[in-house]
Amino acid sequence: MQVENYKIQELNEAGLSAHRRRFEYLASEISNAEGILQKLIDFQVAIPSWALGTGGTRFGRFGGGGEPRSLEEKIEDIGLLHKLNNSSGAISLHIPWDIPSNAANIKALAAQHGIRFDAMNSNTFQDQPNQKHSYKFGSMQHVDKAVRQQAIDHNIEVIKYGVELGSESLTVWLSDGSCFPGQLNFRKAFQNTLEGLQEVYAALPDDWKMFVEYKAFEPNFYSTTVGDWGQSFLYANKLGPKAFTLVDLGHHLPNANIEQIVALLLMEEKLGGFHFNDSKYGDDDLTVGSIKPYQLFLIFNELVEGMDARGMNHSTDLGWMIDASHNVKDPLEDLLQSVEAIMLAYAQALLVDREALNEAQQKNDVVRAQEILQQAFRTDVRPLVAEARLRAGAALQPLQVYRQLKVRENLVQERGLKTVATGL
Ligand code: PSV
Ligand code: MN
Repeated sequence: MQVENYKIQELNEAGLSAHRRRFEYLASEISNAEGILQKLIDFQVAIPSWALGTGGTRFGRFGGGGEPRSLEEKIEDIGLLHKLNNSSGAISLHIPWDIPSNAANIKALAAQHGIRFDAMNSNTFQDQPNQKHSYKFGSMQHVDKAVRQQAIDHNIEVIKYGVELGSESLTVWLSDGSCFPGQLNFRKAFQNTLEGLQEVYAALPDDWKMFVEYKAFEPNFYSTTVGDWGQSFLYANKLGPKAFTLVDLGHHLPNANIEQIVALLLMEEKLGGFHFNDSKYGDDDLTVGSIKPYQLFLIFNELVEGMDARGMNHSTDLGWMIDASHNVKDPLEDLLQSVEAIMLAYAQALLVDREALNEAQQKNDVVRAQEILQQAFRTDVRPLVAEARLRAGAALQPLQVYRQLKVRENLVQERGLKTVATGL
């Protein structure tokens, strides 16, 4: 389905005067509205190729219809999102779920939609049909060198696909670990994994980054070989300057202080990127900002502070990706909500009065410090984010326009009700 620009402009008209009123009021209340707007316009969040269809749990999956049947259709879906919000101009691919059959064509199609290729993801957590060795007992950690080699070769192949598409990073998430005490020699598992990652690292092009994603549990429930940020940091340090830690918000033990992790990784120049989602219990993969929006704001607060301290470019120096699953929502609506939540948290973090906060910290004025953060968090920045979209030619209200244009109904008509997208 194509959404014409003039249609978006037409639908924007209805809300324009109310928007202007709200935006002008907000702009008069804050300092540097123009600078913030430019940052919002530049900020892009990559959409995961594996999250464009309905997700499921191990109990079942309830498809919603009109799901993309190919990588081309996934790119078209992301093109739609990007047209509506101007903040989804990237895709993160999972291999082998989304092998580009013709990289040049895929690249050209993505370019038509203003989409670039963010991190490539390898998959050594599932066995593929015709695969020689099984990953049942791990991939890079495996006691058998042949299994480890297969996992290494796969990662190198993923880099090759990425090079063809213009990606510049590889995310390695390993499900390796153990389910029971005694199953694994932790030291040997670490060592094997490190050696495997070193071989993959050696195959990285000069301008590439490698992201080592950690996860506390699942599918292994006793130990995980890249289990937390400390372990990921250890691998990244041993690997070298092109290796970084990737933070997936759902991959921590309950109540972990993710914002502190982010601050320290930034300080050590080892933060590589994010997988955004939200959760109540574990790796729930819920819509970003749907459960803990204050935590999301606090994370962005550290990101802005830490990136500015290092003179980093907010939009390009870290990998910003969503990693979510949609069991009961239309995936595209869910993704619009997730991107919106990220933009709101980012905008609020840009509002924090850094000087005043620093002063309050120096004086141990705990109350004032909290007030400063909450002043930003409680500011309704929706008109600011909407204004950024408007200036970029996107929709004032992306979700509303999505529904007004009956996008899902159109996609069902085009693709059918029973289509199933690749992914989890
Ligand atoms: C694992 O839970 C994870 O977060 C990794 O990023 C995977 O690549 C992704 O989800 C999809 O399974
Ligand atoms: Mn992830």
